[in-house]
Amino acid sequence: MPIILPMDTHAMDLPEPRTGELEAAPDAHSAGRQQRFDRKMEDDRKIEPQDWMPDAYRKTLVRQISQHAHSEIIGMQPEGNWISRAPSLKRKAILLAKVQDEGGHGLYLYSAAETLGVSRDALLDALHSGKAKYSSIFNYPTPTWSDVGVIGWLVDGAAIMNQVPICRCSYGPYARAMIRICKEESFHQRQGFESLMTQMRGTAAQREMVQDAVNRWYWPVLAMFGPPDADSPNSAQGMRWGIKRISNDDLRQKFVDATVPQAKILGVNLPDADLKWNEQRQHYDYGAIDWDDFWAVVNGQGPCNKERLATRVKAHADGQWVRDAALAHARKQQARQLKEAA
Ligand code: FAQ
Repeated sequence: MPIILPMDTHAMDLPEPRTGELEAAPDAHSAGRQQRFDRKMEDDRKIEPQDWMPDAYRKTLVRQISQHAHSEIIGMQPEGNWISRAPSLKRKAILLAKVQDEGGHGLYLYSAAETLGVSRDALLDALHSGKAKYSSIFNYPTPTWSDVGVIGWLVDGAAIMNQVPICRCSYGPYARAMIRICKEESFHQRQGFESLMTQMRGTAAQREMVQDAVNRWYWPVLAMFGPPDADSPNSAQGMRWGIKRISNDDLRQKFVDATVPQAKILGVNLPDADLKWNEQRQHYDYGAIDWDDFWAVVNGQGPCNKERLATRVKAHADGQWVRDAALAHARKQQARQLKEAA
């Protein structure tokens, strides 16, 4: 167990000697434990860190939660690019708060992943060495101020659609982290929409700038929900375990259905010639997604993959002195407490 120090040390954990990541749960073959786990799944009850769980369930959660954490942290960059150039003090304050929120989401999620027995260092090593995935959507550039509004409207909108069902995830720490995260994402989406609405009420050049950003982000956002259900290797088991509650395609459809009326209110066109209401299905039909492009981006070939990773690695290296200082302080506090207790 890590040594948790009192609150005045900002709960800085002193690292334990590493004994290997993801050790197999003891007694994994015990039929009784497996049955209790299965019963919890059937009754839709939560699994908590101290509960026994199958190793594959643990690994799936570490995979998804850590990818999610990495996405939040890398996701600070595209909008962070505009903090120094936001068009007014009000927009700058909103953007600063939003980007800080995304950093906070990443930290909650790393903490949730750590409850599964994996260390923060190992998770960060995987990100920094390029082994870990993070969301494809953060590998696109933000050349104009409208991109910031469109990220709020569409990217945060997609994130909420995907993440609200995760509030009911079977793993307690992940589900609870998602409740707060979703509340904040909801504010993010509204501020993006409101910023775009303001731009659409402006000049013709501003309206064109918004439309151009929508044209560039719309398809990558649809792909962000993940591959079609038929090509999604993790979905079936993720749904059986109650980690995933709604499939990639169903979430994508819900997102399209919710976005079309919002685009009408904004006065922008969604760049899909095949988008039309299907009376029989009671849903919008939409065009074909370019999955080759999606996989190229996931596999490191997107417009900004290299830049995003390099920025992240540099920020981590630049912050080493802060971590060293915090650890030195925590060690001193601990030594003082031990001396006082003796
Ligand atoms: N990008 O079998 P599936 C945000 C991978 S946070 C990259 O369907 P699964 C907030 C997938 O990992 C956005 N890779 O996988 C914000 C798997 O590879 P693996 C992040 C992707 O796990 C807003 C392979 O493809 N949100 O936006 C992507 O059942 C604004 C096969 O896929 C989350 O992480 C992708 N888009 O479903 C921040 C939510 N999609 O691991 C800043 C939690 C799929 O086998 C600014 N995660 N892959 O090697 C999830 O809900 C799921 O993990 C999915 C993927 C739906 C992302």
